[in-house]
Amino acid sequence: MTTTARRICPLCEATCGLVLELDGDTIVGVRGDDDHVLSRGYVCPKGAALRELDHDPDRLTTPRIRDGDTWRDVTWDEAFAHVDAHLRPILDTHGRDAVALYQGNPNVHTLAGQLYGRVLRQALGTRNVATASTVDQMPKHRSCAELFGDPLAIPVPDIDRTDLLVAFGANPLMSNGSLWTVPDVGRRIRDLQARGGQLMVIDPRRSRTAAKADQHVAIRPGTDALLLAGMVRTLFDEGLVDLGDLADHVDGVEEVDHALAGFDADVVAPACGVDADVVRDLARAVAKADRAVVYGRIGTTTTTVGTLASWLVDVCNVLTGNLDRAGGAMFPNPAHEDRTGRPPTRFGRWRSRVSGHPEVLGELPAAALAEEMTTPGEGQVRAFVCVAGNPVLSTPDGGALDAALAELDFMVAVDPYVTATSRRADVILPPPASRYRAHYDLAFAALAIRDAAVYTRAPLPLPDDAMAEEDILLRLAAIAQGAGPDVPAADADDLVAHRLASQLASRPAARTGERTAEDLLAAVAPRRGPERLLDLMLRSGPYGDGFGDAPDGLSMAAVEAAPSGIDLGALEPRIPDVLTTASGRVELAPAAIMADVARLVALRDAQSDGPLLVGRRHLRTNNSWMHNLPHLRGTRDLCTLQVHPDDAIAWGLSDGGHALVSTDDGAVTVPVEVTDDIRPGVVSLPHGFGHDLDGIELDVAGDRPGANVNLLMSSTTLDPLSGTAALTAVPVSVTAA
Ligand SMILES: Nc1nc2c(c(=O)[nH]1)N[C@H]1C(S)=C(S)[C@@H](COP(=O)(O)OP(=O)(O)OC[C@H]3O[C@@H](n4cnc5c(=O)[nH]c(N)nc54)[C@H](O)[C@@H]3O)O[C@H]1N2
Ligand SMILES: Nc1nc2c(c(=O)[nH]1)N[C@H]1C(S)=C(S)[C@@H](COP(=O)(O)OP(=O)(O)OC[C@H]3O[C@@H](n4cnc5c(=O)[nH]c(N)nc54)[C@H](O)[C@@H]3O)O[C@H]1N2
Ligand code: SF4
Ligand SMILES: [Mo]
Repeated sequence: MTTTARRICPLCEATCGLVLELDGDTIVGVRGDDDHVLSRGYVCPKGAALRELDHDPDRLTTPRIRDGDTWRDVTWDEAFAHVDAHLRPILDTHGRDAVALYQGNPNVHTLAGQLYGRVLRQALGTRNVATASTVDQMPKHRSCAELFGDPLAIPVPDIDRTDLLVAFGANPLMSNGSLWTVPDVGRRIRDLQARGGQLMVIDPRRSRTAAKADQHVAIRPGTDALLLAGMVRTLFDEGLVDLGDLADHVDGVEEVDHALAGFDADVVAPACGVDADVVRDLARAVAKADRAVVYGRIGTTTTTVGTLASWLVDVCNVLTGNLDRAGGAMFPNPAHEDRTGRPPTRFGRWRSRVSGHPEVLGELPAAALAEEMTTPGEGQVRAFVCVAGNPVLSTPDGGALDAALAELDFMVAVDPYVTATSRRADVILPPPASRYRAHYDLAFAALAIRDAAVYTRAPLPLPDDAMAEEDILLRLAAIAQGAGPDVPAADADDLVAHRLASQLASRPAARTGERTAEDLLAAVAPRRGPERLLDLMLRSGPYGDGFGDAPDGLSMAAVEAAPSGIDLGALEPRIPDVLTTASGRVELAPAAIMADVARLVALRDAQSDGPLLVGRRHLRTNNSWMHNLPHLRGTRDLCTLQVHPDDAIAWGLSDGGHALVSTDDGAVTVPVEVTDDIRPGVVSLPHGFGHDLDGIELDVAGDRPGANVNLLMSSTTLDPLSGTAALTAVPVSVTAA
């Protein structure tokens, strides 16, 4: 007999609701949840592949220890004893910084990663922490921290009420949205156009989203910041600046005008490879639309000027009065946390040992991991803990990192697969599959187009031989703190809950009344684990029940009773409450960014010819994983070099033939796909491939492994304000192979 269970899809930022059909322990079907408050029944091929993912025969279910060149399956106790025996001496002898931690993308898609990732980080106490943020969105955190005070105050396009969406370097019809939780985005775009609104897309490729757009601007890669600066210039010069209701809340407008003096549309247009009129018309369109929003994603952040581009996106929104109003760029108000009144963020509190990169949000650049491992001296990294990450395939100069991992004294991976990265581990600790896990999206509730609270229980109880990922992280944390391998996860969890309750009891914005930490813990008893933390957060949050003070408010009990989610309404203006800058105002011209504008001048004047490499994503991929599912990956080769027909002729390439793509850092040979969807002079390769290294255990992915584009990327070409690697607009040479 089959049963059904609702489960939030953990595979991308859209956070769709799924209905799993279960036969005993087996998922036999997956469909979209028609009642889900955000996704309304939408499901993409990846979500539908959750069945294949959960039941993938290559998934590990038992911890393993390396024995020379082979692996040995062990019990959980043996695995943690092994970690303790090897990690502790390194910490004791060489200090905290001798252990590096990398936290990959799926950490924001699990309750364990969101609620306990920080616990492990604090327990390790190392400065050598990197996450996928510095190969992704860190520039947006930096610019929002500068503009609004809070790195998590990221405004999102209010797509359902806008008249004009201008998207830079984003392909939501493939990615399903990013830094923007917008499930069912295709229908929302169609609805926008049906009500007379427009979509404009700035992308060197005619992406799936660009193909649906009312206007597509095929920009030269890496120059979005210049184009945006030209738009801002136009706003000033044509008298189109109109802050509307924001006027009383913004400082620095004149400074921005002054700083961008040299960026006339005529000046930037040649560098961007577009007509000056296109730049001016974009600015006019944004200014003149009743409600418009400018949005930038991966093509704008993963460049040497990622923070400047991210800042300029919001400068356009502010100057046209479109920030914080319906149909513009709005701040979600997530139910789990009221962040008002926090101190402004500080940056550069410490620097990396080898290259002196400043810390950003407590992190150092992922690109600098390898040099910290291979450069001898005091503070050299000797051990590595990698949680839900595959940096050999996802970070620049992945080959150098791979070589560095091989030389480490010790490595632990928390990962369900033996990947390009985890194959280097001494111990692999596999988390359970999705059907055994509860879910709530903390990160994405703060980026969603409507406020909503959605929790789904674990569809099935955890098998006896499996360990919850939060317990894996808690036991690692206990080891890191010197408490040994045998501390029960439940004891460590009590400490975590107590710490959170204490913080909430003393945080003015938390709805806790006069209650003490003990009162709060008593109120959420007998819950444990993630649900206890979540109950504390939801009840003290902006929509919370205040532990009884507002009985109709949110609590775990309320979200448990509504597995398709609780809609908390359309986004509402949040300025000035959302602002945590020192001035309490939007600081449009922050000092760090003003100082960085000089590099934009250099970019404007640097004319490179020769091909530039950009990335892309396909609906059927998920960064470096999920390539191992036969039905999902399909029969087409997804790791191809897209080349314009004119370039193919000039470079002697043919469709289906092979090209050698090289940089100073490395070379890959890849199949060629000739297409006029790409701007001449630009080539595109997706990331996350290269599953052919010795020791990887991905049977399906391995027979069509693709090439690791990050072998071409430089680990030293970064956006200095965010430590984010330049993964697009990379100069390459291309020849027939
Ligand atoms: N050249 C280039 N490089 C890029 C990008 C690009 O555009 N171009 N994009 C970058 C971006 S945006 C990102 S986010 C990064 C991603 O880079 P990473 O975060 O390093 O890697 P992922 O490919 O997401 O790999 C996630 C790993 O987590 C494992 N995993 C899956 N589910 C779970 C789970 O529940 N628990 C645990 N513990 N592990 C799990 C998977 O098996 C996989 O090994 O890649 C970046 N790299
Ligand atoms: N199916 C699928 N969905 C995913 C992922 C996945 O791997 N597969 N990964 C998830 C993750 S971790 C993230 S961060 C998001 C990313 O979400 P998006 O940012 O929407 O990602 P992409 O689909 O890579 O779209 C980026 C677009 O930018 C263009 N581009 C490249 N360089 C430039 C440039 O210099 N300027 C401009 N204007 N455009 C440029 C590319 O051609 C591409 O079309 O996607 C998430 N969703
Ligand atoms: S769009 Fe994202 S969240 Fe929705 S089903 Fe697909 S992978 Fe899952
Ligand atoms: Mo990402």
